[in-house]
Amino acid sequence: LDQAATVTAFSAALPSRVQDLDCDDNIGYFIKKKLRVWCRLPSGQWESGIIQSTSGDCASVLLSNGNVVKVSTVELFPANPDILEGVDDLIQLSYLNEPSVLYNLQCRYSKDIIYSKAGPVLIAVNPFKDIQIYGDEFIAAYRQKLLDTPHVYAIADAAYNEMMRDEVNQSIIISGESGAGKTETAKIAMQYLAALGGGSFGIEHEILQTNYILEAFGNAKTSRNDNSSRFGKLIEIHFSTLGKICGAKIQTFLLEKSRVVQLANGERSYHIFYQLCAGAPTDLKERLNLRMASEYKYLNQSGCLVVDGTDDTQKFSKLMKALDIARISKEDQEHAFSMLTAVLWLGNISFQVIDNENHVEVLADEALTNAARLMRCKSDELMLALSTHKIQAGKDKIAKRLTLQQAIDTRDALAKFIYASLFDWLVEQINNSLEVGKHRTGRSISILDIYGFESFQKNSFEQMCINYANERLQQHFNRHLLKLEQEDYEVDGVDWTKVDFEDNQECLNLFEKKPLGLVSLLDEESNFPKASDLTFANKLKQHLSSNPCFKGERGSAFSIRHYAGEVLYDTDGFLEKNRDPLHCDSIQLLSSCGSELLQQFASKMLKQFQMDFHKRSVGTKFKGQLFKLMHQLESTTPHFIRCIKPNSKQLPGMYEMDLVLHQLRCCGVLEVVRISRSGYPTRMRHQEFAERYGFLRLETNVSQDPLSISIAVLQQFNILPEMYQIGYTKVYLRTGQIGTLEERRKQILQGVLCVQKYFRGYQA
Ligand code: AOV
Ligand code: MG
Repeated sequence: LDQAATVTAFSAALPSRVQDLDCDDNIGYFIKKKLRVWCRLPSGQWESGIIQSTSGDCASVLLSNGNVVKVSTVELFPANPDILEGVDDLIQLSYLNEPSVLYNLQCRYSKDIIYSKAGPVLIAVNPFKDIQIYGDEFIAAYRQKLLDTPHVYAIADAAYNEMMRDEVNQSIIISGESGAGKTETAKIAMQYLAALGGGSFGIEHEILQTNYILEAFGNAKTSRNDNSSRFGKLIEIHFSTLGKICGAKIQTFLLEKSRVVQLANGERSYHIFYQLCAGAPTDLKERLNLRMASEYKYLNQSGCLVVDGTDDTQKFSKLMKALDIARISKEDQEHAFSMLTAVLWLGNISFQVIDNENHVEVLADEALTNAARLMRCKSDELMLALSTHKIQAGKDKIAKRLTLQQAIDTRDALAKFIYASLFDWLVEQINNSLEVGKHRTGRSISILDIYGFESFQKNSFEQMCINYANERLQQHFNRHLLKLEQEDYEVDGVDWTKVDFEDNQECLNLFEKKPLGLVSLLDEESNFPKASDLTFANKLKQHLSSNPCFKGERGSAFSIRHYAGEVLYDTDGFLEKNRDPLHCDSIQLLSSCGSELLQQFASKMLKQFQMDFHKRSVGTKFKGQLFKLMHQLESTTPHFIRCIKPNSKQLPGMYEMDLVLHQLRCCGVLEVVRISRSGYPTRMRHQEFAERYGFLRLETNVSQDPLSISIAVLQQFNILPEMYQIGYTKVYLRTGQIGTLEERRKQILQGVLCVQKYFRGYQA
């Protein structure tokens, strides 16, 4: 305890930056007093120990494992006293250095306490196993405040309460890299809100079931995550004045289309394909002419057909139930399955080279007949659309044969278009079913779950889009927790030592600047008929090399320094993916198909053409979507959850220090803690403060302006000067201070009530 007291007294004078703290004075004090320290060993690992002796810049430290090591004092960091081991909120740590934070989280993680707070942010470390902290009992406990330890439920509860109290839309923004646990966390938050806002429609049940459908069609196994989201999702849950759920709306962002036709080794396409192949009842299989997954080229190319520990057959029957609950008719379900099977058969269509210019014709086999039958068009028509393009020659149109590569691209483009359209159509159906009556604004909670930051061995256009989205999100986080917070202090004249943070504006500029940003340059090059992926790479090197986040690499490659790490991209395929072409002949074919869904997809596409006059590129469309999303989020009160991936093997009980540290470093969590702990979380306008607490003053014959009243209240309650600051417009209080005042206010008000009651009784 003695030690704890020294430490606490000492920490009052702590500099706010870890860098400052890591060196000189403090550690000097530690060395002199021989207090417990964290010691960075040559291996990079941290061990705790006690300093035995020092000479010059060198210290010999007795480690907890009994060994004695000699290290430079710059490798020593103050350790927190034992009573602070595994605290709930990192702001409670007396010493906020990297080893202390890492150790604190590890200590909790080893006891299956996966949630911690970092000031206002919830940190969730992925357990990779089931932990018994969810379900009705826990929901009730958090609702009734019987439990107040960090939890997704507590965040959802706070969002709900703030929404009801302030009538302001709320958002729960979940971030973290691929496999960190965002999607699971989003579901846990939805579960809480559904339990809380359950109404008479049963809509809350329906909302939860939508996850099932979206994951089947939009998630896939990648090398990072067996259930990786390949699209972004914002679900907006609307509440009535009574706080009951009255509707919901799902927005999705850029589905990774390329996965439908092309897979990296060991990865899978969308779950739904395997579920359908494994789980479709025999009669359905016969109607669709559906085979096993291993017989389809789109699925068997990666050498991976199953995911350990998942049963696709069982998942399919759950999916069917979810589709029923989302009120998608049996007929529509069958249409959807037909489209999926058509996509699979399209992938099996092959071509035969017929001349020495590499021109092809379609092989008339069962793949062709099955695809045509499911699309409800003639085999000949499909054949023609896949092997020729009609071009205008004078007054007439003539058919020109395609080369092998062109034919393959045309086939794949058609398959991708059908799949992506089917996904959008499903989301539309779900939204129609979730829409209950007109909503009022001011009573909604949006949960954002996008694809996390990715860095694979080979990174392409898809990773660039995903990582760009994560940059945008990181900026939103920075803006709310680091920038606005500090600006408020500065503007209001509060004495404040600024905490620096890694601003990612440069990286966003790299993407967004016009005309010399990645997205614009990509569009320019995509519109230029002679351009290639290599000329694009050269263009980037020519125009972007002055940006510190950009690095030209050999050949057609380039690197971007993202907030979460450097990623090497290969421009191979960028132009084509950005253009995402669908030939007029293919659209015509779809419009003439007997399948109503395909007709709908085609006419929607044509409508978009007419609206935009030309087809917008994928990059530009995505940028627009992200801007809209950010705009939407700006009008909400944000609640942030940071998911952390403790190891890259998706295994329980494994905590890789380096990996965790890297994630904490790059996402700004330490900075948030520094700001929160030296900050003043309670802020009230002078007027408001004076009105609420002014009557508590004993002396009333002083000046009556709000500022003087506020100061008088603070002094009367002996709030220590370091516990508050008076800004030009507001009173700023440190954590816990408002509680004292509120308590006193409550007591006095209750006293007044008693007296009133007494007098009323007396009069009667
Ligand atoms: P992500 O959404 O962040 O990745 P997920 O939410 O899909 O990550 O989590 C990956 C896996 O971790 C899940 O499939 C679960 O097995 C496990 N997991 C995560 N959170 C929990 C939890 N609270 N309890 C138990 N297991 C959990 V990506 O979508 O790849 O960016 O694109
Ligand atoms: Mg996910």
